[in-house]
Amino acid sequence: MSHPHISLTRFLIEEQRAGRVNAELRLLVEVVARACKTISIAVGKGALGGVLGEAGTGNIQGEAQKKLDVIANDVLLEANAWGGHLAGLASEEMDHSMPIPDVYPRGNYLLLFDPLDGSSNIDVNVSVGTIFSVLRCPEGVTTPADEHYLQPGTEQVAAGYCVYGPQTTLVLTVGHGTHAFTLDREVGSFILTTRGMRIPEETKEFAVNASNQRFWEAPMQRYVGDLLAGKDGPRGKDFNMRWIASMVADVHRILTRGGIFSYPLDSKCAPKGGKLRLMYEANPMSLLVEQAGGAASTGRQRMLEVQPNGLHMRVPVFLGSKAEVEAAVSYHRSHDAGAA
Ligand code: AHM
Ligand code: MG
Repeated sequence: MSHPHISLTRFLIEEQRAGRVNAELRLLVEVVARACKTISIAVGKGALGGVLGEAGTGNIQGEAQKKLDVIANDVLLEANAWGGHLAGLASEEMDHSMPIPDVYPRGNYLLLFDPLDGSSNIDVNVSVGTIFSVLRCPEGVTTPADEHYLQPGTEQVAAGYCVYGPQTTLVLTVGHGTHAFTLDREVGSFILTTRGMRIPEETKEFAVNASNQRFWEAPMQRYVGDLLAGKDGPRGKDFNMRWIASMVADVHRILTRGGIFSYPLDSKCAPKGGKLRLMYEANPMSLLVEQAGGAASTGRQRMLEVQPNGLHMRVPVFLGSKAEVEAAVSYHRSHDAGAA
């Protein structure tokens, strides 16, 4: 199929003419996309660029940082500091949010990102990616602090991710559908390749780290048990399983051909509330998935309605094909009703 070469720039200008983005948000998305191109080049160099391996530092989450985690974080910070489109930034890799330095003008938006998701896959040449979320800086706030970012996902004005795989693909929503752009590496620009992605409502594919099975809660045990029982079980169909251990890559597959992604509560991550981060991972992915006709939940609540209690809050995650997310939620609902 040939594409009429609608670049990201043209797409955003047309969205602006249609009144769906303003000039400041358009600039913000362009700047993030440009940073993703730089990160894509660094990721693509691999061992030749000396970018693989540990950075020798840790982040706020107590996780060892890879060199590329640090490089990607620096690229995003530098790219977004001076444009005048942001009031502040927050990153999975930084303890606290950061207001835009005084030497630059401050804009009206807050940008949150996971600079390089799926770090454990960097050194083995498996897809990794950048995830981002955009909020409005609250009215009257000129120097935003952590508390100003604590808005539910419904308040996001844009969200997206860029997956660095065989192709570099940017998936974006500004609240009017979810659209995919593929990087034309020769030209250096993102070209619209799918307008209005739609996630099939039903699926036969699920994604979960099954090695955690013995740590899961009872409703998750029951849910996956029924999936594995296939045609002979209560679900009446055989399911396939995929787990890349890069949320961006797993979510990209689900946006493309359907499925359910889950990182449930387990007894190892329960004290922290879950494994994945609400503000940098769950919320942006949930907005993209909902905008593509899918659903996203913690298992007990619509993800986008969760009130964050901290910048680095963690949550259980179920997202993807609507009917399947509803099925997973129903196992939790009936378990909780029985327990009550
Ligand atoms: P990261 O942001 O530190 O890379 O962690 C998030 C990643 C997700 O991309 C992925 O879905 C999950 O962690 C993989 O977890 P596990 O290693 O338990 O399979
Ligand atoms: Mg991550």
